[in-house]
Amino acid sequence: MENREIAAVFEEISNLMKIIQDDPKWTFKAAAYDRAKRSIESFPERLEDVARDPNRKLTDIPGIGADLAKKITEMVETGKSSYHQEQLAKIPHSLLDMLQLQTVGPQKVRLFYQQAHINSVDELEAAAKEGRLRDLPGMSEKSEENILKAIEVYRRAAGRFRLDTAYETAEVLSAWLRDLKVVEEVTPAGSLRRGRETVGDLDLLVTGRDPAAIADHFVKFPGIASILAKGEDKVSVKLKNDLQVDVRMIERSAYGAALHYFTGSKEHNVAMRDIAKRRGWKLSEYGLFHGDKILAGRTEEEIFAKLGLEWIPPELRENLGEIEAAEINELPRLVEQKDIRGDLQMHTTASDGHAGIEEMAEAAKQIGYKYILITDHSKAVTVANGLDEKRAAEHIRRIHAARKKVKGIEIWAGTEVDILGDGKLDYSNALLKQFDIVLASVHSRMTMPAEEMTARLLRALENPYVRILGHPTGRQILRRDPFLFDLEKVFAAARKFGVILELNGNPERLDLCDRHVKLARDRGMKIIISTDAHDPKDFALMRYGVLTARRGWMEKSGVLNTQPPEKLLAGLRPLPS
Ligand code: DGT
Ligand code: CA
Ligand code: CA
Ligand code: ZN
Repeated sequence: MENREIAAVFEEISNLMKIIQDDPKWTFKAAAYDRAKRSIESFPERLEDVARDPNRKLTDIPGIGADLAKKITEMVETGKSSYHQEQLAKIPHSLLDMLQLQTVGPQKVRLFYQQAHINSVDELEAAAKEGRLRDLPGMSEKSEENILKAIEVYRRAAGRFRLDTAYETAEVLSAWLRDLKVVEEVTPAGSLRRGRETVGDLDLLVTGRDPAAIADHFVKFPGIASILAKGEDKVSVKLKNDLQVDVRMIERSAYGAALHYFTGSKEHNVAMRDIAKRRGWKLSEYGLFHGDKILAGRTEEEIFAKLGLEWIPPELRENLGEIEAAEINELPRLVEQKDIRGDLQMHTTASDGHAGIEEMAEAAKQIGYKYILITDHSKAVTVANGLDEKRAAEHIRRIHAARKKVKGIEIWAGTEVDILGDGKLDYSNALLKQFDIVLASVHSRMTMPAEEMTARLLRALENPYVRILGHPTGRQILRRDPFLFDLEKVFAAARKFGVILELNGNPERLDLCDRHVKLARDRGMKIIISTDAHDPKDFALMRYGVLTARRGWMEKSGVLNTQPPEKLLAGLRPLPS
C-alpha cells in the first residue's frame, strides 16, 4: 500500500467522524487523523517499508501514536482498516461524494443528511433547485446557488484526473513494466505527454520482445481493479483509483508513428494527416506511407522531417497554429524546467507550511536554485494561520536571520498578502514596504459579480507595492471554476503597472491556465512560475507549472524566474521611492 492510499483512508476516517459525531471525543480524534494524514503525505519513505522493518517503529513518525500505528500495520498486511470499514457502514456511502463539492465540508454533509434527509449529490441538487436548503441553519438562497454551481463543476470533472495523479501513476506503472527484462522502453503518450491539466485515461506505449509476456506481467500490477480487455498488442485495465490505463505493445520499426498517433491530440492528428494527403501520402499509427512503401515511422523526428516540418513539442499539439508555425520554422523555443532559477511562492510553518525558512532554503539550494521568496499568508486567511502585523514583522526578521545561516542562495522576504473584498490589501503600506517582494492574491468572496471582482483586482493592482498577482483566476482544477472578472482589463492593468502574473504551478491550480499564458505571451507580458510549496518536496511540482507554460507557448525569455537574481529584481515593478 502506498502512503497516499493510507493517508486517504485516514482522511476519510476523519471526515466520517465529523459527519457521524457518535464518538464523544470525535473532535479530538478527527484532528489526530488529520494531523496523521498530513504527516504521512510529507513522509519521505514508504510506510509499508517502515512497518515491515523489525528495527523501525511507525510511532517514531510525527503524529503517529500506538493506535494509528496499529491501523497502518493492519492496512499494510490486509489492504484495509477494519475500523474504517465499521465507520463506513454507519452511513450511506453516497454521502461522501458530497465532500467532492466545493464549499461542502463534513459539517454541511451532516447538516444535509440529518436535517433534510439528503443522501447523495443528486438529492442535494434536487433540494437546492426546489429551494429546500435555504432555511437550514447557516444556509441562504446564495448558498443554494453556489451548491448548484459546485455540482456542475463536479459533473464536468467526472471521469477526469488531475495531471499529477496521472503523472505519478504513470511513473509507478512504468517502473513496474521496466522490472520485466524483455521490456525496452515505456513512454506515456496521450494527454499526459501533452501536459494537459487533466487526463481522461493513461496511454502507455511499450517496446520489447515478447508482447504476450509483457501483457501477462502488466496485469499482475497490484493496483489493478479490473481488466477491461487483453489482446495481443493491447491491454486495458481500470486501476483501484478508477483511472483507466491503455497499454500498447509497439513494434520498434513503427515506434515513432505510434508515439505520434497516440500522443494526439486528435485535432492535431487530423491536421497532420491532411498534410500527408496533400502530398499523396498516408499517415497512420503504423507509419507514413506512399502506397505500400513506408517513408518514415521509426522516430517522430523523421516523420515530421519528411512532411517538411520542424519537430513539434507534444505540449503544442492541439492544432492551435503549431503546424503552420512548424512549416515556416517559427515554433517557439519553449521554456524548460532546467531554465528555472528560483521559486517565488512558498509557505513555511509560520502560516500553513510544513517546514521552516532554513529548511526550505536548503532544499531549494539542493536543486540548484539561486533565490526563493518566502510568501506566508496575511491575517485575513485565518484558515491558513495567516500572520498579523506583529508576527509578519517578526517573520521578516527571521527571514533576514536565515540569510546569515544559509549561504549561496538569496532568501527574499515576501508575503502572499490577501486582496480583501473591496480590493484593499490585508496589510498597511507601512508594513508592505518592509518586504522585498509582495505577491497579492484573492482567497475569499470568490462568487461576487464580475464587475465587482474586476474593480477589486484593479484596485489591488494599483497599490504600488504589489509586484506579483498570485493565482490570478482563483480556479481549482476539477473543483472550482475561475471567478468571474474581466480578464482583458486586469491583464491590461497588470501590464500598465508592471505587475507580473503568476503561473501557480501547483497541480491543484495551474493558474494561469495554458490559454491565459498564451494570452499573456501574445501581449508580450512576462510571467513567473511558482509552486506554492508548503513542503520542500513540493518544489518538484515545478514540472507541472513548466508544462502549462509550454502549453501556453512560453519561451524562457517570457518567464522572469529563469533570470539570475539581479535581472529578476530589475524586471519587477519598480518600488515607490
Ligand atoms: P484524454 O485521455 O481524454 O485525456 O485525452 P487523450 O488525448 O489522451 O485521448 P485518448 O486517450 O482518447 O487517445 C489518445 C490519442 O489517440 C489521442 O490524443 C489521439 C489518438 N486518437 C484517439 N482517437 C482518435 C481518432 O479518432 N482519430 C485520430 N486521428 N486520433 C485519435
Ligand atoms: Ca488518454
Ligand atoms: Ca486512451
Ligand atoms: Zn494563495
